[in-house]
Amino acid sequence: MNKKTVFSGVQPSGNLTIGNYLGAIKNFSRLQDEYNSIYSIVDMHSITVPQVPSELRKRTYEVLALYLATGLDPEKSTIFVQSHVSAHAELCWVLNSISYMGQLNRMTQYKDKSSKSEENLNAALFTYPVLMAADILLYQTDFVPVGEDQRQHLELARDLAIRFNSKYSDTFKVPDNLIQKETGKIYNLKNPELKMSKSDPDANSYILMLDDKDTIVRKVKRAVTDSLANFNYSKEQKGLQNLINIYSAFSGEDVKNIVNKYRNENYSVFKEDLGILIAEALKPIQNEYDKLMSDKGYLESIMKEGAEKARYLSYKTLRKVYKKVGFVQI
Ligand code: ATP
Ligand code: LTN
Repeated sequence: MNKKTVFSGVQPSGNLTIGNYLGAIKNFSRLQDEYNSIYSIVDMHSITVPQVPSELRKRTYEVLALYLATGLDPEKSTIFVQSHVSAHAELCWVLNSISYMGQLNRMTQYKDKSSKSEENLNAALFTYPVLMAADILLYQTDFVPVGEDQRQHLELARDLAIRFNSKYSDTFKVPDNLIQKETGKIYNLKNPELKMSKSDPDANSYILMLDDKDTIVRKVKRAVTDSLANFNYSKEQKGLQNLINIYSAFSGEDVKNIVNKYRNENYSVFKEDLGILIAEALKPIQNEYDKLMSDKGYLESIMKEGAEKARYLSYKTLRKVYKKVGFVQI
């Protein structure tokens, strides 16, 4: 009864990478026994950049299937699609009224994305972090497991909670992040200065959760490392460091052991092993995913059940908010 609450969301835009997996999704199932866990597929966030409607719909099923294939259990966790619960848009509107334009203007994700698509600068891209704050605050969330790139958005969610609480009296819990030290940021295989991103135009820069074995092995082989010929875990060898972190996350071995094991080997031996390791770790998830995707009816029943649970929880908070800001209750 006294369990703390965890909330997180993943957008159904693009295919998920091992960055999404190691930075966020892999932790979701680990947390579901200890916490009251709520995981959303945040389709309303996805339309802040142009989407093909039929693709968005398909990807929503895909992310749900991946959630389940990685071990999320609908009996233990609340799993739902954001657009099925209108409280998210409603709280977003109220939070917009206490959000400062200046602060939203400083969000690095907004700056990055808006600089890439100047033709289609829409207001939703700007208020994206406010919707994310609404997602989190509706459930009185204690912890938010996300990748490093979401740290600034989480800070905003905390600021908005504190601002609302001091303006209208205590209403929201102020959430903390749960960012993994080693896997909170998995880097681009072709340029280890950048984060691995599913929206990168070069498919060799990322590994998808649904890539087959040959593709994975090939991509790891081609990953950029260095010419020092010294197998070491150091900031000066960012490409290699990233691959060692990935190896450690998939095998459960600690970094020291890995470095000892490959110290006297060529990078190519390590890369070959890493490719196979990733492929073998993803295989059972991919098999389960295929099974789930062939049963849309089952996936829809999970969505319905999750939406009901999420509606119940979120409206408890939304009702309080409406009362505090002065909306008439009937
Ligand atoms: P992208 O920029 O790759 O298109 P995204 O970060 O915008 O993806 P989501 O798919 O919603 O959007 O991200 C889901 C989760 O995965 C978030 O918690 C995010 O922080 C995490 N994540 C994304 N990329 C990485 C990465 N390279 N390393 C670690 N975590 C990541
Ligand atoms: N912005 C996040 C996705 C997201 C999210 C959330 C994560 C939307 N709402 C609430 C955690 C909690 C991203 O990864 N791009």
